Amino acid sequence: MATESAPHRYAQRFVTRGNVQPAGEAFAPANIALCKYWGKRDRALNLPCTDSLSVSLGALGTRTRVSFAAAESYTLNGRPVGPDANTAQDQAFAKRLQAFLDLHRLPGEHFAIETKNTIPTAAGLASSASGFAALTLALADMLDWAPCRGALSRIARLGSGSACRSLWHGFVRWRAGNDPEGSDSFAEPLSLQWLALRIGVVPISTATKSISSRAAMNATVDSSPLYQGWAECVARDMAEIESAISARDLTRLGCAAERNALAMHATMLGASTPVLYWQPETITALATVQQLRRDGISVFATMDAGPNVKVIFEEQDALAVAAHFPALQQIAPFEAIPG
Ligand code: 2P0
Repeated sequence: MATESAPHRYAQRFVTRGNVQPAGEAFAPANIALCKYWGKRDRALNLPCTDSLSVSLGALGTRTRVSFAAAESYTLNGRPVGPDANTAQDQAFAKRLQAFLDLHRLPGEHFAIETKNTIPTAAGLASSASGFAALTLALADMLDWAPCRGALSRIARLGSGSACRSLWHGFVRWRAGNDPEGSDSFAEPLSLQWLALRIGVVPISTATKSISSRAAMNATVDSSPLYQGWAECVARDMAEIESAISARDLTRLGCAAERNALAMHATMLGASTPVLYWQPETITALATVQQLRRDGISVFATMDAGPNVKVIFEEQDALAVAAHFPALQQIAPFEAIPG
């Protein structure tokens, strides 16, 4: 049931219902941050401390259908997930989903949600970003919200911060903003194409993380002295990444993205209970990336809150990179974009 929480008041400010339909459907791509979102200035509204910038993952993402129903239901790849789910992870996700839907339902309304991820589980990619983005777009379709995408980005952000970047394909920048209520904290696409750019996913582990990215982020802000340097890292890396994208300069982009990811992991290592997501294979993959660079192959690494490594390179080096990472899944973010 809707409550008068800060996120609820916030959601009501940005969208109003139009000509409501029985159902709505949408797809949203997953995204990988080149400059990371790590730390919130408001945890209820998912307002970040710093800007971030991502690239979408083409056809890898989430397709969601939402409809009105007599009772609430949620299926993920055909599997029912509810508050009484078997795993703590599913239970936590079901709670987050309910809280998000409570922002949008009228008294007595229930939603049936069917979600399909096109992100292979083995890829170890987060699906909450594309999940909440697809749900926002599907609700917008059903409830005939007709605001600009900026308003939808603010709504998706309430589900998961990084979801606000998943409403578009290509490069997307999320400005942190200053408003305590977050009216200026939403994402926008960069109108830049980079056809030759490739993202490769190096699967390391699909095991459930010892600590969620949300909890790790909060622990870092609360207890890591190293977090004090993070805003400075982001300011430096954002400027370099934006300039490198404009120039289609992979070396500058890759160097800045790689150091940004490593700096993010450094901040969490400084938490009072240190957060270490890396596995031995993570280090091996990073060493391979460095060796490839010494061998003249232009390839760079980034990592999110987990052990998996993503590599950034261009089409002409795809065979050389794949030769060193046999399980590599390659994505061409600017090609074969689904409609
Ligand atoms: C990012 N991550 O920029 C960063 C890099 C993980 C590492 O956004 O609490 O699931 O839902 O706002 O969006 C993952 O955090 O966190 C994330 P919430 P979210 O992609």
